[in-house]
Amino acid sequence: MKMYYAKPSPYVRRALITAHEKNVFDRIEFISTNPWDDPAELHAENPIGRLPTLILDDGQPMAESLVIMQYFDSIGDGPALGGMDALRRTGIHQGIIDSAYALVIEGRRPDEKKWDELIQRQTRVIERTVKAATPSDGFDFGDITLVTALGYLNFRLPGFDWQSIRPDLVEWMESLASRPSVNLTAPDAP
Ligand SMILES: N[C@@H](CCC(=O)N[C@@H](CS)C(=O)NCC(=O)O)C(=O)O
Repeated sequence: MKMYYAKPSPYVRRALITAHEKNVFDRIEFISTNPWDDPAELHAENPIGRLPTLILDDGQPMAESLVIMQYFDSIGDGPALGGMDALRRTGIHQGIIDSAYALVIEGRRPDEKKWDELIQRQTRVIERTVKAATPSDGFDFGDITLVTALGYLNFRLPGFDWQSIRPDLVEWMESLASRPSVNLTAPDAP
């Protein structure tokens, strides 16, 4: 299988963490892609044109990071990472990524075109959702999505002080920092 990807993407990252955890990473051929360039090759395979896009061995495209995570969970090694409660928590934690990504995209507009109400609204979503985040004792889809979300805040919105909202999550992040799947997929990793 092959994957259109970009290292800084949080959606890509959670799929790649899952690929490492399920021992399928080495079965993927990677195609580094900038979706904002509208690459014809990507559009020909996936009309949505977003990352991650996985192309299965039979040539079928698979879109949406959570779908790709579920696919890796189904074909890979070890216990399932995407049980119902993990999915429930994933859906909540994903809100941090979606709102942070919206803020990053909004940040690319010229100042006079920025929509302050949207920025404040998305910021409040992140604040509420960080406050409500629920890591588990293990490392399932909910945890993969949360570590990706907080890592993305650190990477793209370093001024966002989630650490003051949930100091306990700072320790939680530190406890995961040396985990290979987390470490190898960090957006600023070499
Ligand atoms: N819901 C999608 C979101 C994917 C997404 O928005 N990926 C970004 C990269 S971080 C992208 O490809 N953006 C280009 C675009 O929106 O055209 C998922 O979970 O895979």
